[in-house]
Amino acid sequence: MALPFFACVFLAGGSLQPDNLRVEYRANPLGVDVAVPRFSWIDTSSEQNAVQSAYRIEVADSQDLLNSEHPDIWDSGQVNSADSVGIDYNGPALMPGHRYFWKVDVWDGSGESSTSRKFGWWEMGIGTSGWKGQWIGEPTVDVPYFRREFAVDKRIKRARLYATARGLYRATIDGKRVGQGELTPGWTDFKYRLEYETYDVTGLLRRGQNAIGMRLAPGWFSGHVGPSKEIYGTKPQLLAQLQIDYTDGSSETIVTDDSWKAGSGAIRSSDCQTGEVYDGSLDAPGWDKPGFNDSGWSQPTTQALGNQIIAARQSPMVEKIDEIRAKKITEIKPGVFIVDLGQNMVGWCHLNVDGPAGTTVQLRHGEMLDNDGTLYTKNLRGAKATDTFTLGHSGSTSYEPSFTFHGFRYVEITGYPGTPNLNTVRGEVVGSNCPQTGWFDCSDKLVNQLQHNIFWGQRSNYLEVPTDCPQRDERLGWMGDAETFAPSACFNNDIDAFMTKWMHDVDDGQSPQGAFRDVSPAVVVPPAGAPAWADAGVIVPWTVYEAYGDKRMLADNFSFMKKWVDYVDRSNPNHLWINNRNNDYGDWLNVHDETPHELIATAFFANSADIVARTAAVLGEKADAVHYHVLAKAIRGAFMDAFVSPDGAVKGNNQTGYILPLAFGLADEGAGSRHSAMDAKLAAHLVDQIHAHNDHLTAGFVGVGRLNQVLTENGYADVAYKLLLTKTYPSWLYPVTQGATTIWERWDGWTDTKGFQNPGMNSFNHYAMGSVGDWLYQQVGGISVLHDAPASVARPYSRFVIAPNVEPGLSWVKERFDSVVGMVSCSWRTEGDQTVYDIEVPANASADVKLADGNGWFTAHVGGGKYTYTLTSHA
Ligand code: RAM
Repeated sequence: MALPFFACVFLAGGSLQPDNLRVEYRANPLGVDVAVPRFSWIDTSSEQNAVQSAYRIEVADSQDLLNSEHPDIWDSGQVNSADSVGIDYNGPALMPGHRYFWKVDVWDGSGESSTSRKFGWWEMGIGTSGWKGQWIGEPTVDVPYFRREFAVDKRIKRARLYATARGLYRATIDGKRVGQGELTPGWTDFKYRLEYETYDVTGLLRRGQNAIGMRLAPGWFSGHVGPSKEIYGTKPQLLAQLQIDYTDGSSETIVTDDSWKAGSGAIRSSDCQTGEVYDGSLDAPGWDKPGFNDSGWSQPTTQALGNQIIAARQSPMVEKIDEIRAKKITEIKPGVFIVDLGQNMVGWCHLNVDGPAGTTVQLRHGEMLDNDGTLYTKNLRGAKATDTFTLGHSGSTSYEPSFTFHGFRYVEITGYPGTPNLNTVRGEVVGSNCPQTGWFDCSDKLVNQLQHNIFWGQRSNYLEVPTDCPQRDERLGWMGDAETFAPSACFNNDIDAFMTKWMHDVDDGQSPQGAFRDVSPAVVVPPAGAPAWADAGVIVPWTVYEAYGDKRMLADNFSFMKKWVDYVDRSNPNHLWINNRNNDYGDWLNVHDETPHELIATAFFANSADIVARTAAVLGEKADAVHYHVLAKAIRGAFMDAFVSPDGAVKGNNQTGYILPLAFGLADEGAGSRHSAMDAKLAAHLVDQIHAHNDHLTAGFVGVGRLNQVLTENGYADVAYKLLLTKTYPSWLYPVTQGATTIWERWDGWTDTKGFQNPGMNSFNHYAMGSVGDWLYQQVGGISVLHDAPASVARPYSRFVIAPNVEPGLSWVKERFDSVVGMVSCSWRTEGDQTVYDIEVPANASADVKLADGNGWFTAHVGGGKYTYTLTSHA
């Protein structure tokens, strides 16, 4: 019976208005070094089916000129287009350090124009060529302090501080902290590229004498990275430039050079993995204020700039993004206290202490407790994760480290004067501040905890680069982990800018022959080019493009993507990827279900060639589109011949062996056209394989994130739900039942029968196995951006598919996704034999709605607006 009970909510009138104006991903960005910045906005409307028929962008030197309707820099004129994402600036060359103001007008479907008075601005950076100073350093000190005094005797119009480091820096002016960023400037492949930050310090300067103070630490440059240290150099160096413009038109530039003074202070040492040593008795009070007696300080060493690119930061800064209060404190031995924060997190502790001068408090960090209640640190391997704080004065004070971070839930406190309590430490959560864009909530508490763990896995490991884990002596940009998790990540947070930056690291590390690395930035793990890992160099740009419509992501990476596929192609002329697999990891951490490695490799080779073909088509590179399409087809053919029997049995009979040909469309014409007769056979075998394991997961990193997706796409949403809701090992919910607050590296990281897994590789905050998040969003909550869109679909990022799979086990789901064109939401709840769906589609967007209705389907293509459907649940 398929009588849809259908109700639309029509909203009151009002024309289209632009909102959320962004330039290069950000609202009003300071420091943009992109020669052709891009404009984006969202359209809002209270009307159903609102569309944008045209836009006009105006750019001016001042807000007044912008308001006067005579923009002096650029006027796009009225452009008949629905585009609202990533529109190129097309005016005269932009001046370094200059601020530009802009606004956009939009026209709706009936030709009515917007009335919004909103405007935005952006400020250009100084590029690589704008640096006038030198690198300065103080090699005799682990954490050098630098200072420079200067006089301001005129009225300041504006002042900017540009700063970067080979290492990490923190700046103050007259003792006041500059900016909110942590661990700046982060991590790039320092051999080729550095990023710098831009700060508006106008309000920090005053008439008279001023002082700038900067502290410097090894960070990723010369501190521990993975199991090594001093990868890029032995000692950190600092580069800074303070630009002061006066109201009389004159200006002054203070740069790092030998006029600065170098010394030391309370931070004695600091390292991302080891931790920090702070001795308040060695503090130099007033060192970053004018008038400090620096006669005992030395002249810094200097070094000319070198030929690395120094570009304005593109990704969001690492910042404090949350705060966790202590939940429990236990004295496990006299004077040894364990604090439980209740959440595995990344960052550090804020310590409150009251005691006599000279007291040293030590904080050790760990993810788990051992059986006897002591801190479990074996799985941190070489990472000491210890901060020590010595009080310089008697009395009450507080402390936070500056240049380290730890992955932890538990903190061991020793040396504390008196008895610590729940207010003694709190967790300061830090990570790349990518805005949250996804919310998923459902009727099952354990599934909600799984989603929570996925989200926390991401915020813990998206710290400057997407890492495998944040706690042990590893923390590397493992490509396989990044590739498999990227689709989930694109829902949880806006990672467009974050990945734009990381793809520079990926490309910088590509070998001259074309091999992407297994980790990026490229450190520690030679040789390059492992299947499924190196393929991230192709998969990640495509994933980001599909999620955000970021064509420049494709354009900037296209030559590198081609080079990678060409590299594999050259050494494997018969289209099976047999040669040059190097650190071939296979289906990493599968559970006794080892898929043949050449099968995995060839599947990824086909997929990468296919993505390059589709990328070429998007970019209008016709010859390349044909070339890689033909190549992809040949690889698919070779794959099917070599690994798949006519009855759909795949060599090895492993979960991942079935998942990959289904996910990559290897039996068909590629990922864009699925569901061939062979797919049905492959899927049936996959289901048999799953049942043979009593509905448990055996796939590893490579397969598991795609498993539920291919099941659902091939008519087995019920099996996917079963897998989701299985609570026994190995399953997504098993760690949840064991109290996990983040995703574990292994399903059996800890079990009540065996205790801890091998500490050599047992992270409790590893997002890779959380790659099922993508399926939760797409198929359970039901929202996805159109994937593998045919070329005829303009703006696929604004055409959503809303098709939740309602299955026994969940009675309601609420989901929201703050897309690049605005908020999309879908909620459903079952009521008796009916399901009620509430759907919201943003203005200037549309959705293909597909909902179960009795034994059939209700389908509709709808425009922006709110809709409620009540349908008969699937029989
Ligand atoms: C481990 C990492 C990572 C994985 C590689 C192959 O050391 O933690 O998760 O991708 O190995």
